[in-house]
Amino acid sequence: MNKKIFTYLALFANISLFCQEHQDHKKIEHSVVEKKLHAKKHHVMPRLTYSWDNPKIKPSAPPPLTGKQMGVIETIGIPPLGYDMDGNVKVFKLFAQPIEQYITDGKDADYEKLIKEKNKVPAGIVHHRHIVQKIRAWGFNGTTPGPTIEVNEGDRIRLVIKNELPEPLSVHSHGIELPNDQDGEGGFAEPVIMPGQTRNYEYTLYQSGTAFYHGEFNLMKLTSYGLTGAIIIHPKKYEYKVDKQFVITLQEWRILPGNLDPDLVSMDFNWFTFNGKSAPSIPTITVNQGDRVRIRLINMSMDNHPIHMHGHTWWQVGTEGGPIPKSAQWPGNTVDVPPGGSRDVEFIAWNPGLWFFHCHKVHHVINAHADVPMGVMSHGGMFTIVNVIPKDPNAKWQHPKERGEDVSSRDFSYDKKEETK
Ligand SMILES: [Cu+2]
Repeated sequence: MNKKIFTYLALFANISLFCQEHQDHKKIEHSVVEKKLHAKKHHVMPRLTYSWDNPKIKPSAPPPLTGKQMGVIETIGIPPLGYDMDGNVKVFKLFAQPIEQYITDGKDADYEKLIKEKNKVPAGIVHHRHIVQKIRAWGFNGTTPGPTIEVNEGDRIRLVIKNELPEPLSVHSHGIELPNDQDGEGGFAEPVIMPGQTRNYEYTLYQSGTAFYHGEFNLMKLTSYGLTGAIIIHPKKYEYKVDKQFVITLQEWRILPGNLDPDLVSMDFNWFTFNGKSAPSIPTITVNQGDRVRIRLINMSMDNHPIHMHGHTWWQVGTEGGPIPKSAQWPGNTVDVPPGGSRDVEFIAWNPGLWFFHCHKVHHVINAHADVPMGVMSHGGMFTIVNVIPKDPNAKWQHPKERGEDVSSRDFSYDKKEETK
């Protein structure tokens, strides 16, 4: 083609493209003006669809937590959820609401009083021990994570979900085998729950284990904002009698200094929580020497968390798929919990004292990353203490092997032999 003609053609094409763009731009401008006029006429401020709460919905008081409760599981820092019976159905009420919650409240850790005076770090050495951080999040019944639903294998349950958020919602029962339209696949296998609406999910539990519920329709936003909680299904029969059981949900947050709102699109997390609290505000896990203890860990974050405990060997006895058969259970003291997974560990608390229990990704045991290079900081993030209260505080420390007991055996029971099968 003649070079000159080609240049003219290209120039002409450019001019018409420019004219077209200019026209489109004018159209867009016009529609914005129209919307503004419309808003003015009806005295409604134009608002973003991204918002924390819904000005048209006044969040109700959370439903009472004092109904019937099994009370076996302790979800440290989170109140238990009661249920009502409707025939043979256990009914649990969950209100999805905008909330404000302290991750750290600036107070001393509750284990502070257990530390011997001579072991305490001199005043002035450690800074930022009492940092305060609040978040604006979305939770169930006033907290993130929401309350734990505690039920038995074979139960039929109903979750009454009220949506008091500014956005559509569906709630997924994670790890449970149930009918498609009860699973929480909003917009696919079921309609979404619109703001202000309530819907029931109902199903029978044919499994046991550590499951959980979480917001599903806009999965990233709903869960990153905190919409989750545990569903603990006790098996028809435990392998061993368990004395104490705890649930810990792992979450992580990106909160810029001076902010309350989690940044949902960054993965550079700087706050790490057990049940919605960072150290030093995570409650102590308190057990008695000789107790068989089960800790159920749920990971609702985007990273894996290798959770580690001092002074004891535990057995991995369950995953999000339910109990692990005895022949396949693993000994260990660090368990890696994957995103979207749960891990149950069980141990005999034979060793008295204050034992660290924390994530072993060391960036996850500090608060607000930016502070660290500036000085000495005590533990933050995913860190707490397992306090094993001795039977006899004056007894000399002795490893059970010296008494001929096999600590490495899954059947090890300290001095509670008569209670195991
Ligand atoms: Cu971690």
